[in-house]
Amino acid sequence: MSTTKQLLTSVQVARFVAQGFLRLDGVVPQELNEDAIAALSAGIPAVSYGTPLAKAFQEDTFIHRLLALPVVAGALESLVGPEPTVDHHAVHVREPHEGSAQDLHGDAIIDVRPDAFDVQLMYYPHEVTADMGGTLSVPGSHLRRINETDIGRVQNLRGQTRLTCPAGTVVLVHHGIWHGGRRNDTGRRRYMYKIRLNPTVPQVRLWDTSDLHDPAVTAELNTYFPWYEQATARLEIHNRVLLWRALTGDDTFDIDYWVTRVTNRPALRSHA
Ligand SMILES: O=C(O)CCC(=O)C(=O)O
Repeated sequence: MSTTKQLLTSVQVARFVAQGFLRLDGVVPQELNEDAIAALSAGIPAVSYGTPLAKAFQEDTFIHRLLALPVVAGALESLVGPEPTVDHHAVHVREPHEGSAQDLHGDAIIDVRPDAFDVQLMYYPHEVTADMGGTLSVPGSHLRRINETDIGRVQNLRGQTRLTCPAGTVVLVHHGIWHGGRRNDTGRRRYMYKIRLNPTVPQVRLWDTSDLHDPAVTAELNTYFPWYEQATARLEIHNRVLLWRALTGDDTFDIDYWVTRVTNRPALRSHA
């Protein structure tokens, strides 16, 4: 197996900026999945906020081995850079027949950073079927600021996805994504391991930028989702353009002139 980190492409990063998540289906070997289930059942040690990722986990732990997989390490480095710190990590269990779902929520309080974001890695060590309480998430919700559970009264949104996946799937999400664990109607525990990483470098061109000017990049950034309002949806495109400008360092990038229009402030001319 290659040990070279597999960096993301510009098209994949643009998709992350538009959708708020990136799926890596079945990328974790079965042996590691089995070790992970045993470790998650036993409980994981706490890690203090701000611990450098490189120092947080012993080499023989499933977490170290998971994050060192070239496909996972490359995707994380593309999004948060080379030396992130740990914000927190947790085991999320949906208990068998527990009878209720979690409210829709974002994991942060209002977070107004327009040019930086944290990444949350969600790892599913076993297959998640439709009745097993897969994580529900709302594509394209991450840049619409909400205050944690204030969105909880919303039950369903057109275009929401309820995760089903093969064993060994990793989903990387922007910290602002609206999500919630669903009801588990099976007799099996559903495990998910989540770790949130904070960048320690500016998140500028950290991925493989060889396809930066591919028209597919703009097409990804211009994706609309079924739950968007007709007019307010433009704000989502506007916010994505701001984030893409920050990520690429290109202050001229725009889509349909949405940002150009609202930043047009001619300076007063001096009349000699
Ligand atoms: O259990 C899940 O599927 C999601 C849980 C989660 O991400 C949370 O509680 O923030």
